[in-house]
Amino acid sequence: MRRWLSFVLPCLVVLVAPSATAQEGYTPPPANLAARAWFQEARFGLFIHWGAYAVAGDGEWVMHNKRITVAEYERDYPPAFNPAKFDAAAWVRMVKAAGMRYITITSKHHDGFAMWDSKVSDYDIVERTPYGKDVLRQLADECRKQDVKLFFYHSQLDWHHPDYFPRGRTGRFSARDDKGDWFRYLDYMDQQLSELLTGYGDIGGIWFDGWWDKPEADWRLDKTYRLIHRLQPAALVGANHHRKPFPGEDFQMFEKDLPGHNTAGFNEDSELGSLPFEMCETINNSWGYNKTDGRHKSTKQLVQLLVKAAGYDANFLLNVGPRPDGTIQPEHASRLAEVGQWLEKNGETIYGTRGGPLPPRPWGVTTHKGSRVFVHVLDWQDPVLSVARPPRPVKKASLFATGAAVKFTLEKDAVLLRLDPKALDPLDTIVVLELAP
Ligand code: H79
Repeated sequence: MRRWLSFVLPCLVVLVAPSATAQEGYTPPPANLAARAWFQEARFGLFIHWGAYAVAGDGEWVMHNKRITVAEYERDYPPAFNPAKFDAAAWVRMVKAAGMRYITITSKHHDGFAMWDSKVSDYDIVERTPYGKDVLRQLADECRKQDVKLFFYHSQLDWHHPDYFPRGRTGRFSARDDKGDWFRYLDYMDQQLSELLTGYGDIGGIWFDGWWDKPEADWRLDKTYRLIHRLQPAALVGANHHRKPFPGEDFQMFEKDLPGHNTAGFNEDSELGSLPFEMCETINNSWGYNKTDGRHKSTKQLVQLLVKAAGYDANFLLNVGPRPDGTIQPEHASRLAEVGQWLEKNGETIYGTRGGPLPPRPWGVTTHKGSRVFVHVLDWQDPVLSVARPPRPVKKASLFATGAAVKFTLEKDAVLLRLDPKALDPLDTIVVLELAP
């Protein structure tokens, strides 16, 4: 009997695996499919990690990492958070100039602090800070004016709420009482999501994070996903659980890695699904503002990440952590402007394209639109580059930058591109292949 149980129990655990409790049988309506298509064409967005934690300039995990209790955090963080220089119009202008088409901002991170005027909690920016204004409202209004879509990052994990119980793997230094009503917490989360989906106009989607804190819990995802899809059928649901998408999700995300890669260690279980992909990355190594993190990626690295993501058929969601005064650190703002200048010239090879048809290689990636294949040569020095043959005959090859013809030879299983080493662009040399229709 005991041996029988030890065999069956693990199977039962698999049976109640998370996907079984997500929104089974979900059929996305046309509005949602159209939103997915828009998303896939948009290719580039700004991720914003902003909350009371910005005050410390030590990242968004400061509460957990520095073992700060709820009482200390409440006392020291929100009361010191006064982003008087926050200018939503300027942020959205910066986003547009960077060539980004959407923003995903933290409505609530793991610290549980709401960046809008929540009605079901007073733990929010309006009621607990000297600033006292709803930043999500200002941003939503500006995004509508400037035609940028707004998504909300929402943490399912909560280090502050008493009903987030039993506790998960993190947030154990908060000194909360050892009791709480889990489903009451989920009700609270659904109420906050309802506020975000009913009070801020059309929302691009909800970007969940924190499920991994309690992978064994009943997250009641069916109810939450159903709620979102009922309130806004075109809002896209995505979740950073590092697994193959659960039913009810509309896109698949990859944290700090290209689809199918696992250099950051988050994505060992994330099998590739058929939904639109999005990869998120930081400019330095921090999500929330970190004043000592100076390891900023160069503009070249950022452009190449964007291009690689597109070559893997994924969007690129690039993060900034604004400072507590409401400004973006200049090292980040300048890089965004430079990526935007690159896109101004080369956006045609990124927006509205799909990854491939050739597989990504160490030298670079390909994107395509209609009968044109864009060969993005990111790392190559020699005069001849051999690439796999596209699915249809190549009629013509030219440099995207100048239109100058590129000599090529068709082999049985390869196309040899003759590249003038002097014409190579250190960021990205784009060769356009015209395919036969
Ligand atoms: O919002 C940003 C981060 O704050 C959040 N996701 C991005 C977008 C994030 N940070 N870390 N993680 C997500 C994954 C965390 C993994 C770990 Fe652990 C937490 C490693 C150790 C503690 C989870 C719990 C895995 C092992 C224990």
